[in-house]
Amino acid sequence: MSDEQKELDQLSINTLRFLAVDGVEKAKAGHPGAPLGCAPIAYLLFHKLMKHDPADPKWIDRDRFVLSNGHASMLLYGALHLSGYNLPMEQLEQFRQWGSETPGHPERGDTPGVEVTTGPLGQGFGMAVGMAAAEKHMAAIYNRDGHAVVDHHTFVLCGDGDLMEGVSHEAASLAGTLGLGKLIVLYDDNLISLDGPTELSFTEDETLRFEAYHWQVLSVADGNDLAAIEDAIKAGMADTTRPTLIRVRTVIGYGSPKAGTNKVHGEAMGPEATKATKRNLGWPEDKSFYVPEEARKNWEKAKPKGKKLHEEWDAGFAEYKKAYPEPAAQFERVVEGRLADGWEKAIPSFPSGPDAKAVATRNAGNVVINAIANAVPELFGGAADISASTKTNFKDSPSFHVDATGRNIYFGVREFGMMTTVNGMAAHGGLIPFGSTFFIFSDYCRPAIRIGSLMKVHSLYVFTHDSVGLGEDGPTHQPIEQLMSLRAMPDLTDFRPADANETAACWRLALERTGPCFMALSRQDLPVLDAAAAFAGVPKGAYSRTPEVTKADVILIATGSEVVTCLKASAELKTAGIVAKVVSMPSFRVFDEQTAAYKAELLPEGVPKISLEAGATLGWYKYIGTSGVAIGIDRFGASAPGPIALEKLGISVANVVETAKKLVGKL
Ligand SMILES: Cc1ncc(C[n+]2csc(CCOP(=O)(O)OP(=O)(O)O)c2C)c(N)n1
Repeated sequence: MSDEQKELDQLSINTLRFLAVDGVEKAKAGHPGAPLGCAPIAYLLFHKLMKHDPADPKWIDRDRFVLSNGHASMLLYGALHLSGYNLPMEQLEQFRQWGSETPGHPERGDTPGVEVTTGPLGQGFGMAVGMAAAEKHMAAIYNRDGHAVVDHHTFVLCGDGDLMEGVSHEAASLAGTLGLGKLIVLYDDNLISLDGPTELSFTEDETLRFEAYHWQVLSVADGNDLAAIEDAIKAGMADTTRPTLIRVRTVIGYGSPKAGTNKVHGEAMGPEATKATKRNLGWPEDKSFYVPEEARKNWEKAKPKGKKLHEEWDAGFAEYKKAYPEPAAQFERVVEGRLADGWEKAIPSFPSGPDAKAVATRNAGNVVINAIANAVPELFGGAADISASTKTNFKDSPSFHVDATGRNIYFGVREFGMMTTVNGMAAHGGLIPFGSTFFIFSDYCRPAIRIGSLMKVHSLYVFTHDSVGLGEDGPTHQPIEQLMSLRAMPDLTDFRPADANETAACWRLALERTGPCFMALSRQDLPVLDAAAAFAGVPKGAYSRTPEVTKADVILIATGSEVVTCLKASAELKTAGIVAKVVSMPSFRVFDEQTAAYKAELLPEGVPKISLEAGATLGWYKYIGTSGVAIGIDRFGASAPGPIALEKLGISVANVVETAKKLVGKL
């Protein structure tokens, strides 16, 4: 390589370094250390190796880049700005300020080119595994001989913190098992984390660890050696059967007076140290947010290069479309995130009435998933080693592990890893992914559910065994506070259907909505209620199950398995001369979105209200008012057959009847 080219590379890398330093300095907050050490990696990826089109950050066949060490956000913002994404310099100058496109940590949706929200360490890594899995699955479904319309890599930059987090262990193990050959992780192996040297807390051999997961592991001894990093990345791309981890030995805070120490990890360096760093790296001390003309021109080569790559892909896709119109039309549809016309006709309904068989809502879910499988080919998912219990398997599809066209993912006992990869698949686009496990283990999934909700991606979190009604497994497995605590999460839609028909209606809504949803389904069989009422009522979030009641003495509001309990209580109350209206409320969020008039009509003021739900009562008062009574379970459960556990914990017809009588003053 010519000396001139080397100088230009160096200038371009230092431009990125100092945009990051100046951004942090101006905000007086942020993390300069990792950007100073990792700028060469980012330069190589964005400038030279990645297939991306800065003018169209949504191009479906772009390589994905995930900054798992999200605290290095200024590195990403700088690289996006310099490569020509629509992120002007004023935005870099507004780093971490209210309303800017450069939030403290990368946030999907805020910044063109930011793929996923990162910052909570380990999750970027996990989401990248999901993206690589999505790529592999879609390539298997859509590509034809000579037409590789899905063919891109997923690149990750991560740090020690990411690899310390348990979720990276889960996700890396899964990625190795799935043979995600197009996943390439660059590990900022700088021997420093927040508290100090990694020898304080992180001493295992990462090479052996990742080799044990069936990854290819490569090492680069000097994080400033562009040729060596490039060779390693190319070796990663050449190995198509295994994911690759590239350990890059960098120096945190490279060039700064505190280089190589944790002191440069996470705060603005201050004016003196900033000047010294600029001096050390031959940068003008008095300039900030400075982009030399040659560096600007060099970085911006990414634009025409990306345009050309994109045009080539467009031309290839046009050929593919001619040769294979059907998969091409489906591909375009799923990439747009549109459901197929008339897909909803595939949704089943279940017979109700006195002779109808009772159905557990988890089993109803299985019937629904399989009934819509052909109509919704983008639905893709699995369970954390309990598919026999969550009933989420597609009957006619192989395991994704064995055949990449397969729609069943065996996530293994890795709940957090599962949901973070689900988020990555949703963020990738072209699929509607789901993961499933027992509701109690939503706690293990929670950090991923939070990031999925923050990103507003279409991830579906399916939970079964939704109450103490699951029975003998006891309090370790009986959810109590999970429902209410997940309902507290912004932008997450809750579903707890009362029966098989509500389950079908909830699945319909979950697919039609574009954001994250969770579903809480029963282990135990539940009587099936009228289908028409469910399909009409569920889209309103709550509706009357006793339409014959026009003037109620008391309103009973319930979700899930407790709706039938309330219907029975209402029948008993009738014999005592009390008119009880029963409201089924499968979704708080969907109900909250309804008009004030509908809400007032369904839950009129002045009528005493009782809620019944086999879980924490916190949160019910906004519907029942302070004079209402919330019957629920505010203690841990207990081992016993399900019906006994419910009865002993007060989730019974008798308790509702007595409470209602007291409330209306007839006891
Ligand atoms: C789950 C989680 N825990 C803690 C933190 C706070 N935190 C941010 S960076 C960091 C240290 C990360 O060390 P490393 O990955 O080596 O980054 P470097 O110091 O090299 O920039 C910690 C603990 C976080 N962001 N996420």
